[in-house]
Amino acid sequence: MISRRGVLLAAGLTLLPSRAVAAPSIVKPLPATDFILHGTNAETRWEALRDTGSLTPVSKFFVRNHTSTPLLDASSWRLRVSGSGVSRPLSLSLRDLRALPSTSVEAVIECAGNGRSFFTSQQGQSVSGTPWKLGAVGNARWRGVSLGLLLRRAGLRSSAVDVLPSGLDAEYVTGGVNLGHVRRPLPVGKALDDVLVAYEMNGAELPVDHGFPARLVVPGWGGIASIKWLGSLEVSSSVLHSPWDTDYYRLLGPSYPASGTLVTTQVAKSAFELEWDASVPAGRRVLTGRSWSPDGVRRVEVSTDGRTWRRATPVSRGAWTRWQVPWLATPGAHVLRVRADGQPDESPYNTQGVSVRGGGEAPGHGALVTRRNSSSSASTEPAATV
Ligand SMILES: Nc1nc2c(c(=O)[nH]1)N[C@H]1C(S)=C(S)[C@@H](COP(=O)(O)O)O[C@H]1N2
Ligand SMILES: [Mo]
Repeated sequence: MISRRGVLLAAGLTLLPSRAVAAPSIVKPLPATDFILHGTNAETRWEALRDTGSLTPVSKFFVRNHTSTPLLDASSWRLRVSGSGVSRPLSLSLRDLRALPSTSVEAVIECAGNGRSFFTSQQGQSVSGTPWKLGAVGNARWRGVSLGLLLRRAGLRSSAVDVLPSGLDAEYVTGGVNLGHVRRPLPVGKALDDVLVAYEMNGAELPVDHGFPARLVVPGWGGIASIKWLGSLEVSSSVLHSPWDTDYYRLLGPSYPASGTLVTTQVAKSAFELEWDASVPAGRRVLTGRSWSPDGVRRVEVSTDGRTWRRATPVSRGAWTRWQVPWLATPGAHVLRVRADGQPDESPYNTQGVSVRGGGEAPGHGALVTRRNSSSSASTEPAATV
């Protein structure tokens, strides 16, 4: 009998030498068993989450970098809080930040473009941006200082309307235009609600790729709000803008106003912990997966025949819900589908391929249902291809 350790070792030996890939923009190792690379970004493979708990291990957490992970010097780093919306500007060292009362929150961070590739593969529409499948999402426990607490320490004025967090990574240049540091305004209302200036992820120091020494965590909002490598927070009594709210992460297209509609909160999504076009042995199987939504997840349903839906059983509830459902897999090709809380089949078209609830004109629509497209199995063993 082969021991579990033996199995792991054998797997490691066969997989590591040829498959560990480094994207120059990302510091942590990106083994092909865990990640799909898209330029400067790395997408988590859902099958790699099968044997993990509710929190996404840092080693498997997706990375979305506009440029490259900067290596910042923690001893000279400062977080500046200033602007017309505060009366006592702050300049905090990491030590200062760590000395303030801390809180921790379990929160999903999901790129607003997660699922974008399905606009093309399932809806036949062409969209711009990284062609993520469903792996531009992760769940972690973040510890840090409440943004509300920081703003109050800085003497937040009642006239303040917007906070503009800015990253210390390289300025973003696209199409020959320098758009400056990655930054996106956040309304004071949300800033005072549940936003964290985080310096810990899953109980350890924030990893460099995820924003060391500190990042924002904006629960429920598209990932762009959670600015990494935070250097400054401009608090203003007048409305602030950046290309990341005027040009990017807006719903644009025929059914939206000419200037588009701002993307803020995410919508319910679900995924199976399976590779795409997975082949599994025929027989009794247990399908596992996760569903998440800023509004919380109440009901998860799975379809294995394309027609009927059954309730999945929750395995754990947290910032996302893990679930399972038994399946008698017969040989042949199958399409597996999952939906949480009535996720619709289609997402309304927008040029940037953001799956959100419509900008007012399409109430109730928004999320993409996970499907596993059928394909024929090349295996001679009886197999179910999903
Ligand atoms: N400074 C900075 N912050 C950033 C980004 C970036 O490129 N630079 N990318 C944003 C986007 S689009 C997403 S989806 C999340 C991704 O967070 P992660 O890389 O920790 O998974 O970070 C956001 N914060
Ligand atoms: Mo993103």
